[in-house]
Amino acid sequence: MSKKVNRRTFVKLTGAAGLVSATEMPSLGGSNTVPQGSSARSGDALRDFPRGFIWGTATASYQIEGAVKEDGRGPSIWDTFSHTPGKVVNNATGDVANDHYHLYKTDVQLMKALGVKAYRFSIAWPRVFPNGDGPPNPKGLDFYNRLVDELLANDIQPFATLYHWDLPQSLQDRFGGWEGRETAKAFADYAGYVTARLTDRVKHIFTINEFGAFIEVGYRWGIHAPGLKLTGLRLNQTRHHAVLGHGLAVQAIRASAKSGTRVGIAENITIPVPVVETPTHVAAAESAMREMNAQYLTVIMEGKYTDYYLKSAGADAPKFTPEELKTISSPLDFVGINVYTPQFVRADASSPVGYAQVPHPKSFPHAPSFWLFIAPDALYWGPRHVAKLWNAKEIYITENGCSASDEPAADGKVYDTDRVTYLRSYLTQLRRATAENVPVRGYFLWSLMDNFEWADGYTNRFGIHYVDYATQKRTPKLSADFYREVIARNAVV
Ligand code: PNW
Repeated sequence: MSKKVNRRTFVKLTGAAGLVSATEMPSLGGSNTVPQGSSARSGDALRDFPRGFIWGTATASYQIEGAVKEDGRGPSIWDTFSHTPGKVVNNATGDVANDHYHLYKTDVQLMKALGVKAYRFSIAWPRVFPNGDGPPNPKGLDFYNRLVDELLANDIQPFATLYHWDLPQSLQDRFGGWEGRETAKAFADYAGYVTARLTDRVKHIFTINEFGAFIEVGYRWGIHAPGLKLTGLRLNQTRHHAVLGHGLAVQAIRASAKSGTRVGIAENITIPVPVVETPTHVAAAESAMREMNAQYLTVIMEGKYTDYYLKSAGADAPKFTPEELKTISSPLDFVGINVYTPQFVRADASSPVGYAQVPHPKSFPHAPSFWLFIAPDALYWGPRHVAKLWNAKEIYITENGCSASDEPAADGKVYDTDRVTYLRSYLTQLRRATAENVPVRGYFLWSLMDNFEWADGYTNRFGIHYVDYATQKRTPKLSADFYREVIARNAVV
């Protein structure tokens, strides 16, 4: 890592007398020599990130790998779901996706060219255990061994997620997937197996990605795999088994990890943003943070379900034991949060929890993904709540990014100025958090490249590299140029 250079030294280095104007900036596209901590724009001090900040990108197995039948991989609920007509836009599947299974070396070079220090990927459970439990398939894990070695050879730290939604179909068939406690147990066994074999090289492990998405969207709304519409006790028990699976996995990871392994979670918390930043609304947002995440991150951090959640659920409250709550709240080394969109709240003295939700007005701007309302301050309030409410000492932004229409221009380049504006605005708010000593240690941009966007198929692109699926050609978008500059300067540009 290059030495921190302050404004004066930088000015000296560049030979400019005084403020360096934007026109004197090195051109986009290759500035790894630019000193860290120097955005070279007015107000630089407000743009620098802490030294050693970890800039990364993120992806997930089913969204990029393809090769769904190769080397003994078993079917997952996403294979079944995407092959069910009418479930995914244009009936798209992840059968080939970005063919990353074969092109991983190319993709590592994309990251190297960006200058990222870390890569968050996920491991496909059905590659490692084709039936979810039972005999392992060593050839499946070999792929991740190759990937990890390639990353390390290129000075990129691997951050591995164990579950990013591709549940082995067999567990769905036999136990109802996360409806069954057996799945939580099988997950822990799989977690222990992988940990024992990768943590000589992989030092950061995430158990589960986004309870708030795969349970709610998959088991409640039926929009994602497995396409169920559970309600009442069945839904609450499924949520409980998912957090239990996380807790059992944390224990299994601790039991089989090589020393120096750190374990955490990647959750898309609901992020309450105070409508106006006054102490009353801020207090309301803090109360909302606990309640709106009661079934997931709150019980993980506090070891109990909130009184309000249990009372509101009444007879539908999940059945649990004190020992399970202890397992669920097994201490974590870090907390990862995926940050996209806000939930505005205001103080409301008439509510038992002190807040009311404020719905988005019709005119509120959003990305092509209907749920992605754009509010950069979500990237301030998300980590701030986690640090303040639960005293988290190490936080990662495990995903942040946006979909865009991304049409290539005549010169073949995608000038995604909307995504650049989104990222710049969100990162400015993240910088506000780090300046207040909220302990955010790293940021993983979603996503390295366009990929299979679940029920939206290939229609909503989130990448900073454009993927031509007919040729598998990857082309850096303007946002990739932007991100390269952010990383090189360790500052918002
Ligand atoms: C996350 N919502 O998904 C996932 O972790 C990624 O796999 C995904 O590609 C990315 O964000 C972009 O969608 C979400 O409806 C899906 O609020 C849906 C929602 C949130 C996150």
